[in-house]
Amino acid sequence: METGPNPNTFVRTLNANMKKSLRFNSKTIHGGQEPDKAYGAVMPPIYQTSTFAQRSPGEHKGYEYSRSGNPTRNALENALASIENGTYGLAFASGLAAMDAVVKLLSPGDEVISTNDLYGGSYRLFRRIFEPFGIHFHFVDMQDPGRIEAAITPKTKLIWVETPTNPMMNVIDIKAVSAIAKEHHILLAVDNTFATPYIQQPLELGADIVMHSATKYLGGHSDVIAGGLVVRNQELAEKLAFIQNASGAVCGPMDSYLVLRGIKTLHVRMQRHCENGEKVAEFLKGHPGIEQVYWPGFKDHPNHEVAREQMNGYGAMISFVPNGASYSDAVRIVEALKVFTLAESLGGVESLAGHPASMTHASIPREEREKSGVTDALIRLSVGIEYYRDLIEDLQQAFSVLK
Ligand code: P1T
Repeated sequence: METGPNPNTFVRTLNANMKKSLRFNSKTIHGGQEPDKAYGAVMPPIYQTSTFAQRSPGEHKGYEYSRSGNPTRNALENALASIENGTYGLAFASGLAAMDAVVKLLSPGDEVISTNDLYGGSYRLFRRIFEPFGIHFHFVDMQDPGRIEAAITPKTKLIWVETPTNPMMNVIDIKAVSAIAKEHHILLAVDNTFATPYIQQPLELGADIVMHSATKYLGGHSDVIAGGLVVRNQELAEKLAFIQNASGAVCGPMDSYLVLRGIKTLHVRMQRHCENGEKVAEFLKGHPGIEQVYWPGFKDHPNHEVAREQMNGYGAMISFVPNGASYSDAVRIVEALKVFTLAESLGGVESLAGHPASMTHASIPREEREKSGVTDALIRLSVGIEYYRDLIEDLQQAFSVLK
């Protein structure tokens, strides 16, 4: 039997808010969770099933088909809603699948204003998938929210903010953008992948939708691809749940379990990520061979004041440019790293290094990416939770390849 949005999903999600009063570090563990109904399992079983028995057509125990709803996925959706201080969570097969669902709220002719510096795959989704369907995207430097106002037309239906941005670590003032969005009745979505709700809670700052690549810090162990959305408004939740079911890019039960397990230690990992991030950023800033370091924790970062106001820590994502380095110099450095792994992705317990121009941002045309600062020599680090001295020594030895 084909299913539409299941109203039970929302009843279950609302139950998650019984634990609303808990503080963040407790919500990561308990938020929206209750012992499994069958045997009281403390962690939700991995309900690896496509379908659920019905006694009579439409008469079932709350689930009928795993694309429309699955108890393990639902436990994750409740956890997502809880940690983002939202009401409704939706889990997807990837971060891009979650974004795809948001853009499908729109119609041909609608316009979107997006951060100009963002994950290359997000840019590709907007430009290569949705633009041919008649949705128009304007990429704007949102460090000055006034530029957003200038790009609004009567057709603008969505503002898409990524903050901090990937990979330039610009910080966008969510409250200021939210005021503009509200004045013009435009939906505001924030990609909270880099910060996580440990550091920043966009719904509290006025966003309508929070999006995650749960592949990153929420999962935390580089072992799963998943995405999430969280909203407060029921009508919006129902529209997104309809798209989630109708388009079908749902998070599978095993993947839901892995993300849920990751979320339980989010606060502990993030605390260490932030400490290590600061140590590595300071090391890079003090290194004579490094020309530029991008990290919002520096007092001279152009958006430091906004970061200090809206973030509860500065994270562990850092980009930098070695002195006078070329494309091949940057490649030689990332090849020489031994503790940092050269790999796409971020947010796992292990430190990763990347070369955006050839990896994560290769899908953005060169002149576009260079406009936002993603030059050939830029290197991006996702600082993990190893002992920080090992990370600094690894960078030190890798820089010596340029001598
Ligand atoms: O990879 P996926 O789970 O589909 O998430 C896409 C995505 C969305 N938003 C941001 C800010 C992201 O960083 C990503 C994925 N980013 C990488 C794979 C990367 O290495 O930057």
